[in-house]
Amino acid sequence: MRPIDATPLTRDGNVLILAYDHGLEHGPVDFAGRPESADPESVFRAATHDAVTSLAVQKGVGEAYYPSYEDDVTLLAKLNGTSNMWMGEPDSSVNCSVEYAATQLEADAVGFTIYPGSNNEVEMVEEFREIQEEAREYDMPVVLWSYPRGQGLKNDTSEDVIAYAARLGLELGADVTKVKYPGSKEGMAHAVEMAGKTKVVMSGGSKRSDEAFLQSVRAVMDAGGAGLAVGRNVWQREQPDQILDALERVIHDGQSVDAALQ
Ligand code: FBP
Repeated sequence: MRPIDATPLTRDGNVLILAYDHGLEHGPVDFAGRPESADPESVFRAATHDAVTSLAVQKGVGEAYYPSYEDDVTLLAKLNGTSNMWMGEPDSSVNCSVEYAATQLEADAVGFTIYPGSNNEVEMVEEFREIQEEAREYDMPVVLWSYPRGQGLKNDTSEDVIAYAARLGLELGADVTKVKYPGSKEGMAHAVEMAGKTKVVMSGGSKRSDEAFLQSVRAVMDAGGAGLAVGRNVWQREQPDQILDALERVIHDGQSVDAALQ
């Protein structure tokens, strides 16, 4: 098994995944504020920025657009997803196999969502077992979107819940676990500690001001996190390159938010 730091998913140990699976997860509403973002081409172009260590997309987008970007973008194939039209208990359909991702999409890594706390948790974790073991055979890093969600969960971003979500990544064999921000640097530090050798990255969330967004990224890095998996806070902006420049300074160069914004 290749150490995660020896894969293109990281740059000097840090991670910046550009997430673009929203067309499936949220639908066209996410593209409304910046219509160009509906065109995957514009996001593939953004993903060629040096700060980005991989682009996460669903199978269909990967099939249609990745062939033109194979030399410039590291592809992370998201293997499951659910539309916002699904009204049942949180669940996510597997729509691509590891074998297909490796041999047909030419992906470098795979990603998978689980919703711990959902009544479908057992099946989702069993599906994750299959993809995690198969990914090991292909020597592909595995990124877990660990999003506690379900009837019994009242606050899915509390510090305890996020620490538990991060811990699940270690227990289940993820190389990187993506969690929501627990609201403070201390909360993130607890999650990072619980994740042991599994890297923890923050999920970007809905679009915020440059400063508020970068402050949360700085807090993640100061808490020992490995970086970010972000979608809307990059490609909903008019100039994705500008925020990627700032993210490069905070995540990869260790700079302050003020320095990054200048
Ligand atoms: P954002 O940075 O835009 O929040 O994207 C991160 C992400 O995990 C996406 O990969 C995914 O589509 C989305 O958030 C799911 O968010 P939620 O399930 O909370 O609606």
